[in-house]
Amino acid sequence: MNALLVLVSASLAAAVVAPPYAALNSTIGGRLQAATPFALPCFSQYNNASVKVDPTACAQVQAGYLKPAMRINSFGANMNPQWESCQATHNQCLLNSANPSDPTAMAGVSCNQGQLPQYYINVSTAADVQEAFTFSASSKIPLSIKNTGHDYFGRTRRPGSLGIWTHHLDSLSYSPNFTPESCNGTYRAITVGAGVTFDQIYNFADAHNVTYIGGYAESIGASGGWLMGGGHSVFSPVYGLGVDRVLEFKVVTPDGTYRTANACQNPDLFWALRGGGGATFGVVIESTQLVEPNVAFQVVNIHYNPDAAHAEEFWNIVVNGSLSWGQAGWGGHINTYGLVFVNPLPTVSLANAEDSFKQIADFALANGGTANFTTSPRWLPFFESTVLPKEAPVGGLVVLGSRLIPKANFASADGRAQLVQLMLNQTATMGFPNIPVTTPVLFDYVAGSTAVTPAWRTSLWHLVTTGFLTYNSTLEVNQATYGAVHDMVGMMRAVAPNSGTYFNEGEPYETDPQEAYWGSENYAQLLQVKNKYDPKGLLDCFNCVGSTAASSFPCYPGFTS
Ligand SMILES: Cc1cc2nc3c(=O)[nH]c(=O)nc-3n(C[C@H](O)[C@H](O)[C@H](O)COP(=O)(O)OP(=O)(O)OC[C@H]3O[C@@H](n4cnc5c(N)ncnc54)[C@H](O)[C@@H]3O)c2cc1C
Ligand SMILES: *[C@@H]1O[C@H](CO)[C@@H](O)[C@H](O)[C@H]1NC(C)=O
Ligand SMILES: *[C@@H]1O[C@H](CO)[C@@H](O)[C@H](O)[C@H]1NC(C)=O
Ligand SMILES: *[C@@H]1O[C@H](CO)[C@@H](O)[C@H](O)[C@H]1NC(C)=O
Ligand SMILES: *[C@@H]1O[C@H](CO)[C@@H](O)[C@H](O)[C@H]1NC(C)=O
Ligand SMILES: *[C@@H]1O[C@H](CO)[C@@H](O)[C@H](O)[C@H]1NC(C)=O
Ligand SMILES: *[C@@H]1O[C@H](CO)[C@@H](O)[C@H](O)[C@H]1NC(C)=O
Ligand SMILES: *[C@@H]1O[C@H](CO)[C@@H](O)[C@H](O)[C@H]1NC(C)=O
Ligand SMILES: *[C@@H]1O[C@H](CO)[C@@H](O)[C@H](O)[C@H]1NC(C)=O
Ligand SMILES: CC(=O)N[C@H]1CO[C@H](CO)[C@@H](O)[C@@H]1O
Repeated sequence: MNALLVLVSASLAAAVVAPPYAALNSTIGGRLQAATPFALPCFSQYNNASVKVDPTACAQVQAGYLKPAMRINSFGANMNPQWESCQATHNQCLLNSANPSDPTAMAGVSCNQGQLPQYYINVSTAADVQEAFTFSASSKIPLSIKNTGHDYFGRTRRPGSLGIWTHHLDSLSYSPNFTPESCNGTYRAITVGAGVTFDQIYNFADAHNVTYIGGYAESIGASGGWLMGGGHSVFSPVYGLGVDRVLEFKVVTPDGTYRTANACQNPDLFWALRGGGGATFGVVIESTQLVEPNVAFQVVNIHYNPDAAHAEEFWNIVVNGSLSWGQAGWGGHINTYGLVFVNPLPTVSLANAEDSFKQIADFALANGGTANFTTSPRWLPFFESTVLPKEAPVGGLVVLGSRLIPKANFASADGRAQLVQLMLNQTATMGFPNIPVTTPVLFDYVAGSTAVTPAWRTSLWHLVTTGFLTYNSTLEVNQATYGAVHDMVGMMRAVAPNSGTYFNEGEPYETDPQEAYWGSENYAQLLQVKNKYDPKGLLDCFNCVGSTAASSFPCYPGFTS
């Protein structure tokens, strides 16, 4: 009797797949998948109906809750889990990030779908994406694109959408003499599928004795949001941003055409993909990017105890040193873990490093810190020993806001004094700042070649502020946290009014997104490209080029300030 009921309800559940999805499923050979929340195995209710807890799978989810390697393999997971939730209504399926075993988060609680799409395609070819666009055009069901789920605005999700998951596009190849299709000239380059992550590329590049210029984290995708939004690296001061180094995209545009975009084919689309942002102009299937011959580089690694009594002295030294470090080719990060800078220029020696950073090293040593100067023969060992232990955490509910701080702010005593006050204020109100020093200071930029805000080209710091939510903080508290980040960004804007913001690491409630992320000239051009390649508006995401009203995104919680 019970077995029969189970059978009946199982066949009912299968029959519940709405007609457009059933047709799509047969078109793609039965590979349509139902999307379930990452933490579902820990819950005894799913969308208010009883389900069985799976203790083994739950233990794995709990053990991997704060690890990128676990989250990246689940379509249901984002790196910042508040975006798994429909924050406006608290419809969600979250564990307690401070203690993933905390029973309070699970017992008697229903695991709900949140912002997660109902179904997704685990993309294996461009044809899968073409089917998704055909499906969306005829059914009017919206689409969402997920690669690794790092996006800080949750733009990989839309409730009720069909998900396009690019994570398993994992091809990797190296060519010492790549020629973009229909172009002339050869380049040392790698071609990577849209799902390939930095840790895979760093290992691959090392094996080919070349250096890939990528981000400061293991599991970000190299061809998705990182690349299309700008893509900064600690080597960007010398070698440019990701958008400066990409030679070609293979992309399915919303009309269903599989296109090559490079300097010689679809150059307008190529330009837009170089900074216009992910999920806007099409679904990228692969990209080809420049690599450098293997470079040895100098490393400065300083730890300090930034206590309040020494904070002003600390920031005076850092702000005062920053312009000369940037002009000498140093890139790095200044954050709660310390100060790590690298320099790949052959003209910069270890002795130069010790000399340039002497003041801050002396400060650290005088205050119970450490200072190390080394030469790294290759990127991979540095990445494994120094970056991985300090990479930005995932699995917590992080809210980001940021502003690019121009070189000009560092050039005068008044400007520096103002920045020191901003750092002290930020530390007191939001916690220790996070400063990727990753702007392309020395890179020889061809004006107009990319769509990122021109502020990248004149700035020195990418100054980030951070707020934190918890799995059960109330809507009011969450709105206040988004508001506190918004207010802090407002203070940054007051110090740098004519600058801009990194599209991937801005705040969701940026006052003027078009101006901040692209600048008004780029924006007008981007909108034309958007309308040309996506005239039906099949792709839409929050604060993206051509995005519709905020009311299309009812899960975003809003802010109070
Ligand atoms: C822990 C952490 C560390 C970070 N460190 C850095 C860093 O060092 N440098 C840096 O520049 N940034 C960094 N970022 C920001 C990161 O670059 C962005 O979150 C970026 O959007 C991630 O891209 P993704 O494709 O991996 O992620 P996703 O979240 O999967 O996608 C991001 C956006 O791109 C879209 N998209 C993804 N794939 C495709 C595709 N194939 N075609 C079309 N659209 C697509 C998605 O729809 C979404 O809108 C970091 C973020 C985190 C969480
Ligand atoms: C798609 O079809 C296959 C094969 O018929 C089936 O096993 C699968 O459950 C279907 N997917 C969904 C989401 O119903
Ligand atoms: C589950 O119940 C909550 C609270 O009553 C409701 O908001 C939500 O829509 C329900 N979900 C489903 C899938 O029925
Ligand atoms: C997705 O497809 C790839 C093959 O392209 C396969 O290896 C992987 O197991 C699939 N993952 C899921 C969750 O279906
Ligand atoms: C490539 O080189 C040929 C021969 O020099 C030239 O005619 C052609 O215009 C070049 N094409 C491009 C895209 O530069
Ligand atoms: C790796 O590349 C560097 C720089 O081009 C070169 O000097 C070195 O000989 C190469 N090593 C190997 C093992 O090929
Ligand atoms: C600022 O830095 C310069 C070197 O760039 C140094 O000579 C000077 O003493 C520093 N000033 C302060 C106040 O630290
Ligand atoms: C930070 O700056 C704001 C705005 O100027 C001010 O109201 C606040 O008191 C400052 N806080 C600290 C801790 O400096
Ligand atoms: C959130 O849950 C924790 C236990 O998991 C509890 O201590 C705390 O009081 C809860 N906070 C709110 C706002 O409900
Ligand atoms: C890893 C490493 O080399 N650490 C050294 C850094 O510098 C301090 C002194 O400043 C040494 O004590 C550490 O051993």
